[in-house]
Amino acid sequence: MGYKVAVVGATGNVGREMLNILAERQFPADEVVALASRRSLGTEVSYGDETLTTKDLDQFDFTGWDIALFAIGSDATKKYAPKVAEAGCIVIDNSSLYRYDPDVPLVVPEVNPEAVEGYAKKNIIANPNCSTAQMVVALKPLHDRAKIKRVVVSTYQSVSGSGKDAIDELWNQTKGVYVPGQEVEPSVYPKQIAFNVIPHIDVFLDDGSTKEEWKMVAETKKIVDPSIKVTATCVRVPVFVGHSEAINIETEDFLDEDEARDILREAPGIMVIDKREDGGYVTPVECVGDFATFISRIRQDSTIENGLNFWCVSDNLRKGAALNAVQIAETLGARVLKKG
Ligand code: 11C
Repeated sequence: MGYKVAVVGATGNVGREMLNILAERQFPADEVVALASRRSLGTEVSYGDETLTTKDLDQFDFTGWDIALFAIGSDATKKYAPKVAEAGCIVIDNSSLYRYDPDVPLVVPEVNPEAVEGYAKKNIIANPNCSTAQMVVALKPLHDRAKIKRVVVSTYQSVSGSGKDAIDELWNQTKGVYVPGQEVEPSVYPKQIAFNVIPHIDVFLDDGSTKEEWKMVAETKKIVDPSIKVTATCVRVPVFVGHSEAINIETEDFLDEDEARDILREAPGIMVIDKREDGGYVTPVECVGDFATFISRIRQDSTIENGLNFWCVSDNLRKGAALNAVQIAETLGARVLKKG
């Protein structure tokens, strides 16, 4: 017997990817239901070769359902997740609502799979922010070998991280630059995103950092090791899908760049493409639709005793959201539920 799985927010970018990935990875589901708000009711979404018609989240009875993959915002999650969890269905939530709750595990299966076992306090497991997920997959094996003391990361984040309207804004604004009279004013973003970069993601905090930067700090500590210091600068770039990160690490023990490359080659979820020649690295357009987190440009940082630099690229809708959520479901299945 397999699982009964609900995808909540099935018409959004992440919800659709969840359905794709459940099918692609042949998740052992006996039944999959696509749920959405009343506004999107009846919309058809693909699940492998099948077409599912979305049902009303408000009316749905979760009794007897095993897992709900949530891809709705924090406000809606606050309304629905406790009810679903109370009905006995385990919520795997992609919003930031529960990530920092000590009673809710925050899981990246390549890094802290054992944490899923702590799901029962609230019947909820949290999925990290996309920029954190891909980074910690790379940090973990290096930390295990040489103990990372400090991380300095600069991100280059695609507009799909802000949802469908942002994708439209980049597309229409880009076209509008060339067509007199069809210029598109910024609406999702505070400044023009076409042919530009914006050093601002999520709200500003009192110390001058942004919430996105804070998330990378807090989530890395919760998932990998609270002793790791992280400082981040998060930047939106005119790319549709795929987040990139320039990462600098300082380690306690010396780690040679060749050994780091070998460690990353062997690490789960990582693909190293690192040739020191034109094009010998991965860019965001090449990672779209892939499961891996790609690492390139691994090199010593000679300005400190024990330092390394590298480049990290991943599909933010997949490893950064839907794929990680499905991997959590798989891990939960293997370690706890043991059905299928
Ligand atoms: C972005 N990382 O690229 C954000 C999107 O906390 O789940 C995901 C926000 C979150 O804008």
